[in-house]
Amino acid sequence: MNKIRLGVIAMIMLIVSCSDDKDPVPKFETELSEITTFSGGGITVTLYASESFFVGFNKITAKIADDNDNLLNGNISVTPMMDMMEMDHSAPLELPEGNTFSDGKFEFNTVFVMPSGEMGSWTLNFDVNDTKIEVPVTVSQPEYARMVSFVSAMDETTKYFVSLVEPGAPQVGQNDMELAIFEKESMMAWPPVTDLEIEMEPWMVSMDHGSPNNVSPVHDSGGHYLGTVNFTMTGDWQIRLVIKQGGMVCGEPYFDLFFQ
Ligand SMILES: [Cu+2]
Repeated sequence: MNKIRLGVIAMIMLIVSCSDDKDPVPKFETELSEITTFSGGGITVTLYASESFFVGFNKITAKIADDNDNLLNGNISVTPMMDMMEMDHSAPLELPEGNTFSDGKFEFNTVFVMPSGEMGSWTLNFDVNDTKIEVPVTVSQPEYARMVSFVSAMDETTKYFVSLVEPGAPQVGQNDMELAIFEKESMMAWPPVTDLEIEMEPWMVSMDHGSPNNVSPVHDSGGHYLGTVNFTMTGDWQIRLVIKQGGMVCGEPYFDLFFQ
């Protein structure tokens, strides 16, 4: 009896160790949808996100593999680029610490500041272990704007880009509120803006009322401002913002949203 049991345990251990040895390559798993895939220079980049790319704050996962689908490691950079007729420009970008990736996985965020179309086309330009690959992507304008831009009323020069990161799926009650704010310093430099004061008021335009118990977003880190927005009913709402710097109003953008 004991000998049989030991034998069974030994067999199980053998099976386990065999299957471990047979599958040394980590599998790439994600809950996200595949948006696009593109190959060049022996590298295949596949991009994943929770929805197709839109004008606003996009969270992107890239799978980096060779042409035989072996996941790669190493050094990486990415630059979003829009090729317009008379000029090229980049966009706000958030990268993880360090310029490395492992097990084929690289996560980053970018704010596409315009839709693809007649005005120009977007690529995500990767440099993977010194191989350059430009991945064409399509960016659409959502029905309700998820990014608004304005020129500062203070200096009439600085252009701010405000993205509504949360709520992504608004509901009746308290919702996490997150804004990401960047400025366009040049065609290539889009740094976060960390020193703004924000007053927020949700407003139901059709019924002309607001709501209690809101917390205006306050800067957390990297140009992300966190607060709470309270919707007392379903329908059409406007999130109205007054954005100030040093006590002076720079702009009063708003987001329209609708939910049932
Ligand atoms: Cu553009």
